[in-house]
Amino acid sequence: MTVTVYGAPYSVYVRIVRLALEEKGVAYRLEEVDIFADGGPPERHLARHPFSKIPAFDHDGFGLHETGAITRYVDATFEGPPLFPSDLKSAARTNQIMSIVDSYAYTSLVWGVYTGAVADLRDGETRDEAAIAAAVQRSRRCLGVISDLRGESPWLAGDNVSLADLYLAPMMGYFLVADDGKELWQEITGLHDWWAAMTARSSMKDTRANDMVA
Ligand SMILES: N[C@@H](CCC(=O)N[C@@H](CS)C(=O)NCC(=O)O)C(=O)O
Repeated sequence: MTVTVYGAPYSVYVRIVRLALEEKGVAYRLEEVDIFADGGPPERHLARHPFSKIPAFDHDGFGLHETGAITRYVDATFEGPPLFPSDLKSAARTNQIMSIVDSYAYTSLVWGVYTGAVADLRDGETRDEAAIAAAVQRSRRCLGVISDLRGESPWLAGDNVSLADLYLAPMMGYFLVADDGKELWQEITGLHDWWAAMTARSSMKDTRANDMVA
């Protein structure tokens, strides 16, 4: 049985797939594909991912792209702790948070705050204050909504780690690099114990890339 993840350790979506595999205890190989390389990724990557993104995934010749499809497949196919709650309401919450992260948090926390306030400056760009302020505002909404949805649960969508947690955590790893992110985080007190528990997990430690805070 061979499982291959195609992508780069810096990618939050690649990290989500790796977290799912690590939490399930599935051995896998990471084959590096740098999507931002000059000239784009190698041509053969387009056969695996026609939209030229990462991750792509292969299990014994069965290829997949799209992180939601990959992680749900991993959860359903392999033994190990379930990454979806068994009760329907918590499962619906898991899907809801995955969708919030995909649709709103990724662009706000990672591209808006981290890239705008940290990565772009390293590339010689100047801060676009209006764009960063707007991204912080969107991030406040995302994190506030997720905190409210979590309520009193130990994890984001219930009593156990689920794909909801594995989706948000990689975005936080970049968001909290930025001073703007750290400042907003002081307000989001309902997620602080969650983040401490998340960053203590070996799956997070084993998949951390250079620039991530955790
Ligand atoms: N819908 C894709 C999104 C994956 C994605 O956006 N990956 C980023 C890296 S974290 C990427 O490949 N970006 C390259 C680009 O946008 O050109 C999924 O769920 O896997």
